[in-house]
Amino acid sequence: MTAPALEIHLSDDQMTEALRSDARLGLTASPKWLPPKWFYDARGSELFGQITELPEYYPTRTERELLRASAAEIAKVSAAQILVELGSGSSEKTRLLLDALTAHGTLEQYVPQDVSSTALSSAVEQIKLEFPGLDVHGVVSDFTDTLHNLPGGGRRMIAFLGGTIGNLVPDERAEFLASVAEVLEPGEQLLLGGGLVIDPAVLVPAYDDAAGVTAEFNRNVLHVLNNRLDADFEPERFRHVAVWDADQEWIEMRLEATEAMTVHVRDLDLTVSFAEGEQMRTEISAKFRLEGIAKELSAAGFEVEQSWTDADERFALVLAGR
Ligand code: AVJ
Repeated sequence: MTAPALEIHLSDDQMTEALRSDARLGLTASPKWLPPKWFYDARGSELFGQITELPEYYPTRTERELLRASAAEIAKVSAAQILVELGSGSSEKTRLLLDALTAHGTLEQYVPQDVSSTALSSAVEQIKLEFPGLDVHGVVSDFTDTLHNLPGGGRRMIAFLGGTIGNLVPDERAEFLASVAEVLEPGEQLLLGGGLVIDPAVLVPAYDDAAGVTAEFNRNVLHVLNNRLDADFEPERFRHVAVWDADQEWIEMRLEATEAMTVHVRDLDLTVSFAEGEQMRTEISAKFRLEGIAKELSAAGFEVEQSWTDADERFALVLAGR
């Protein structure tokens, strides 16, 4: 029997349990907040896919071009046999790495990890078709929990692309990077993609597009609460807000109640009131400076080997070794 293509470390029941605890915590806090990982049910992943194609949303296409330019070099330096990708989503840009590592002749296994089982299973199926010789093994989990069950038996590179590292606050980031360093052996690498601090006039529209796709993506977390926890949010009564916090250097997405309302989260036996204009934080997306990334990486036990930025210095790809 062949190994299953998808390994579920986070079952549907566990996911509901985790959402229950996050929702209870975040909806009873002041100010209210929800963690960004709950955007990504099937519809949320689909909406994120649409975001990546918006004219205002530069990160995906910028990172793709950086990968295109650097993949051969990354393959040579890493000579990875196992590519682990955290928060792989559709694995769309990863093909560039898979191509380069295949051409280099070292790659044996690809282990994409994501919270979205729908996005992951279709990515796994497609990549299996495109790379017939490759052992592809998807893991459904939270990326912060994945490191304990990392595959072994070959030289590994962990890719964490897209700027998803920016969803973590600095303390969480430090802890996360240190635990990545801890699971890697000397000579293995982390490939990190991160958005850079740029002009808010470019940054903010990337998180508040004219077509309103990001607004719909943001409100999708309310649909997730309705579906999974039997809540009665009326998403259209919440306005999408994206603000640049210049001190923290992060974009904050919020949902603002357009009027006073009461929401029931039946599964939690919880009644939540919103005042008119009340804002609930749904995501932070931190942006970085190259020196800052290097500092954080070295504090975690990594050494930066090489980095790439685009001509407008909007995005960085950093290869760090243990
Ligand atoms: C998938 C977390 C990298 O922060 O840019 C896109 C998510 N949020 N538009 C990001 C997102 C709003 C995205 N990441």
